[in-house]
Amino acid sequence: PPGPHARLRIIGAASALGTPLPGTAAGPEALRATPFLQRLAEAGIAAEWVETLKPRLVPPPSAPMGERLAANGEFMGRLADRIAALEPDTFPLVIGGDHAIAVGTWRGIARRQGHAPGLVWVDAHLDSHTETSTHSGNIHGMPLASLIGEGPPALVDVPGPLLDPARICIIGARDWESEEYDRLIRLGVRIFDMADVRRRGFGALFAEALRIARGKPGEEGGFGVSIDLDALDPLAVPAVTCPTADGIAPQALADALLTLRSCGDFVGLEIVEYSPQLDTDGSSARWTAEFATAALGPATYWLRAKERNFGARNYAPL
Ligand code: NNH
Ligand code: MN
Ligand code: MN
Ligand code: MN
Repeated sequence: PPGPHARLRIIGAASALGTPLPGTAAGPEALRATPFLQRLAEAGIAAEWVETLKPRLVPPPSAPMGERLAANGEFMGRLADRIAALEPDTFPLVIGGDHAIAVGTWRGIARRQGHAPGLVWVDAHLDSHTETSTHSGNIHGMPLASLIGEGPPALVDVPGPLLDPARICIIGARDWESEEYDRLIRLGVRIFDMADVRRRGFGALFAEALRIARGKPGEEGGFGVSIDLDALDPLAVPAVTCPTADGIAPQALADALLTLRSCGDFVGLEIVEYSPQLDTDGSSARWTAEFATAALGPATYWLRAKERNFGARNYAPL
């Protein structure tokens, strides 16, 4: 596996197909217009923004489930194909888009390396409904279940190895429905909720999550990290589709992500649910840049963001 020091390739996934709110479709290009890439460059990360993929079919949120699932399946299939086609010596950073894009991201990464990675899923939610158990009807509430093979064919049949539930760990959960919780417990997915975060500290839990995602000694595929920005406390990171109170402190996540810099088996990063219309002061975009910089920078040094160049106001939409 390439590890985070391979050449960084950014793919935007400009989809809001998984939510009734349109905001996340503008997320990737809005971030690209901020000092995001300059921030990475200043920290020694040479990144290339390869492409921002857009959905071909955009049914209205009121369209029947089958139509919305088909549109998601078409887009996730193309996203997975694009990721699977990246040159071998590169590291993928996928920027959403709502969290339904995870279906494409992780099946594509699994196909690319011929083996599923373990996965650390940082989220206020469990995202493990199926089309029959969902309460809201929103497809961004389903991607994790479909990545382990439970869900509608439109999502489950995206090509690429399925993920192993024993190598998936959720951190930051605080809002779920019992059907998805029960499903994950039955399948053996580990769930660290916000009470666990407060009791044990985010850094310690993140280290344990990495052990779970790596699996038993000798297991293949490395591990990836999927960050739903609604995992963070909405007082600090408000620009998300589903703000959920009492979340993770963003500095605690950034500090934990620094440990990824020395991991040769880290195979992909995904950051989702950024909704630029809600980012009035730029602070949510700034934290997104800090998370990417923390996770992907060179292992040898940690350059602090200079407030002069990289304060929130530089990320604010004009
Ligand atoms: N569980 C809820 C649902 O299925 C919330 C999903 N919303 C998210 N997930 N933002 O991360 O609709
Ligand atoms: Mn999510
Ligand atoms: Mn969420
Ligand atoms: Mn618990």
